[in-house]
Amino acid sequence: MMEASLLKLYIGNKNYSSWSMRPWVLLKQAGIAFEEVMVRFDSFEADSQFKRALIELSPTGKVPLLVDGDIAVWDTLAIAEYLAEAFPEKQLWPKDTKARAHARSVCAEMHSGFSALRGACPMNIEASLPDIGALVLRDQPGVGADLNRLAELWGGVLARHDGPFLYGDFTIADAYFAPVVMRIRTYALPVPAAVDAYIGRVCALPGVKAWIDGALAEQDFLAFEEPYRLSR
Ligand SMILES: N[C@@H](CCC(=O)N[C@@H](CS)C(=O)NCC(=O)O)C(=O)O
Repeated sequence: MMEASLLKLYIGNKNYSSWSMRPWVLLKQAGIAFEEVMVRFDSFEADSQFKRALIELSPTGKVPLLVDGDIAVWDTLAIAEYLAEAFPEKQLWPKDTKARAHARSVCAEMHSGFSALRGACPMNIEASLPDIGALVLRDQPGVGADLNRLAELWGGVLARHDGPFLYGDFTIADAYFAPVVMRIRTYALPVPAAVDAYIGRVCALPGVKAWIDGALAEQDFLAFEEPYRLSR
């Protein structure tokens, strides 16, 4: 019998790559074995090492990319759905149909929304930028609106389920918001107490801690990912 090949997840720099963080944390938390292939962000130009390595494997040349034997899955939502289908016993989406529909909706909302927050507060795990957070909130109303929406969304879902995570046990939705949790911490963005407690629980997850440790160990300052710092 042929042995199934190990899943391969291509990711970018852990300090900066918010999209990569989602499926990586999901796989770790679910206890699904995979091989991590880190493709350093030298730049996103067509002739960069990054692009040259990825364009052979994926039509978008972006991370994350999941390779399962001869199947390549790109784009985070598609990866999450593929994993949920491939590992039904892991219950990656909530079990309840209504909760599952809601979780899919919030992940889709995250996938295509929150652009003001994402643009003004890029993920940078090792950085501490509370002053920038305060300035951004003062000068960019869209960021405050995104933050309010997040607090409303998380607060509402947490109040409807028994916790500790959004839909009870850890699901794709928590992995989906993990990079936002990182941003809220880096930029010290204010959130209500219940949301702050949720953030603490997300940061304490072994899979999230392992990603943070990896990000801190990188020590790889990339100027093109740094709108606010001149050096580490
Ligand atoms: N919609 C994509 C976005 C992926 C994405 O933009 N990844 C960034 C790194 S976090 C990337 O690879 N950028 C390279 C580029 O823009 O060329 C997904 O969900 O996976």
